Amino acid sequence: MIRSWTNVVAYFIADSSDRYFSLCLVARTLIGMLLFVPMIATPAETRLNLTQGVTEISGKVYDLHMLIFYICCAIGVVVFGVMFYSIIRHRKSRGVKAAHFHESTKVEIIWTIIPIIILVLMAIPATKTLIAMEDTSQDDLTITVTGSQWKWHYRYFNHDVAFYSFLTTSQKQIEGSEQKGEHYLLEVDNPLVVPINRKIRFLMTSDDVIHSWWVPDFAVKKDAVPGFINEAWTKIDKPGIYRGQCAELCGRNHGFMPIVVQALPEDEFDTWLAKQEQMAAAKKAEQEKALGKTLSMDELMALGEKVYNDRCSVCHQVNGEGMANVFPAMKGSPIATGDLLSHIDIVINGKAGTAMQAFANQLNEEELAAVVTYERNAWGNDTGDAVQASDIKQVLTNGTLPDKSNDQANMASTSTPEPNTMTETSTASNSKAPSETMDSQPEAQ
Ligand code: HEC
Ligand SMILES: [Cu+2]
Repeated sequence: MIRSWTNVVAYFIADSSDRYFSLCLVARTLIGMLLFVPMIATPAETRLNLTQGVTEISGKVYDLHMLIFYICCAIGVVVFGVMFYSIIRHRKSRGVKAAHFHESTKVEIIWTIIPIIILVLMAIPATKTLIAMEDTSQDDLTITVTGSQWKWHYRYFNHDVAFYSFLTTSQKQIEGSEQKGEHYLLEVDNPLVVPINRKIRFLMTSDDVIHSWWVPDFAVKKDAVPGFINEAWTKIDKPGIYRGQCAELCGRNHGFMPIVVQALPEDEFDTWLAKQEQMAAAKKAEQEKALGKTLSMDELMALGEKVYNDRCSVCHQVNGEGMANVFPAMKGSPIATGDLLSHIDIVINGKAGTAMQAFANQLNEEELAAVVTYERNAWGNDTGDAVQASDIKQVLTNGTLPDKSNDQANMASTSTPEPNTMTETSTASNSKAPSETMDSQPEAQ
């Protein structure tokens, strides 16, 4: 029985008229399997095997992975065992003659049925785990995760807490002029803080292109797609700091939007959340106050430089020179040195279809005023314009600048200095209107 079986295998190998290739494949696979053994044995020290993670689901995913892996190994051993046996046993030098037969229905049926049974058996645990991963019901806490170029935003549902999370690895480390830190490219200013032992539901979406929120320790990897909301969940067993990355090519700085999650014991988390809510309320009150403040040019420039370097320089560069054909220069830009309203408009509303995003909800009025002032006066853009938080507020609410600067802004775009006409056109408009002015502008500059 064995004899005829192995004969068939030997026949097929010879028939492929590429014995050399088959042997190479066998050798490579065996070497590969040998190399894998120590890696499986010490999963903690090596990063080559899947992580076991810190959640029930990640444990299930790991077990599933190992189960399937062992099944594959067993199949490999059996198939290659039979193959080697037959190659050696029925070699030509021993005078063995190849059997000449074709289309054995019995063999065909057997080698169709056996793999089907194996696949079905593997699908049962896999489907169970998948279903468990998809079940986002009965959550204790919901967090909205929004990706954008190149940062993550987290909002705690039903709590007044929301923040952005940015990479903190220094530019020097990235350029290689400084020693790389321990968590190189895996460190952020504001980690996502979550409780352990509670079911956390994530709602994922994006403001621009497709990103993917991936934390291997939770076995969570979900695409954040603009215009869609995807769901995922986790329930963490151990407090700690867990790191992940954006797992979808999302543009130039795709590798610079890491994820850091800090899992706290439940009571510590509750304290943290309450404190964040308090801080958010205080910040709101402060912003209200800022609206009434008039900052000096120096104050605006100092704050503006900080905001610019933190938030705009990834694209427009610290020296304001941008990148040819990708990000326009701010130095000498027709918008940054031209009509003020158009300038504010592109910063608060962004420009659809380009990487220039709307900053109205990302920065407060004071920061917006400062960054616009900075762009209008740095790098030799000496327009002398100082923009105040109250000006931004006015543009945000009715699309116009307060009287004084309104005249100035409109003078640049219309030839009729009639105050009435001007107020009419601008009050009738919502925040979209300035874009129209802007689109028709550049040539005129
Ligand atoms: C992700 C990259 C990116 C970031 C971050 C970014 N911008 Fe832009 N910005 C662009 C792109 C791309 C354009 C060109 C849009 C177009 O095609 O008109 C642009 C255009 C502009 C313009 C118009 C310039 C001109 O001459 O056309 C201004 C002003 C501007 N950005 C200000 C800012 C400010 C202020 C910030 C920070 C608060 C910022 N940008 C952050 C990508 C970015
Ligand atoms: Cu991304």
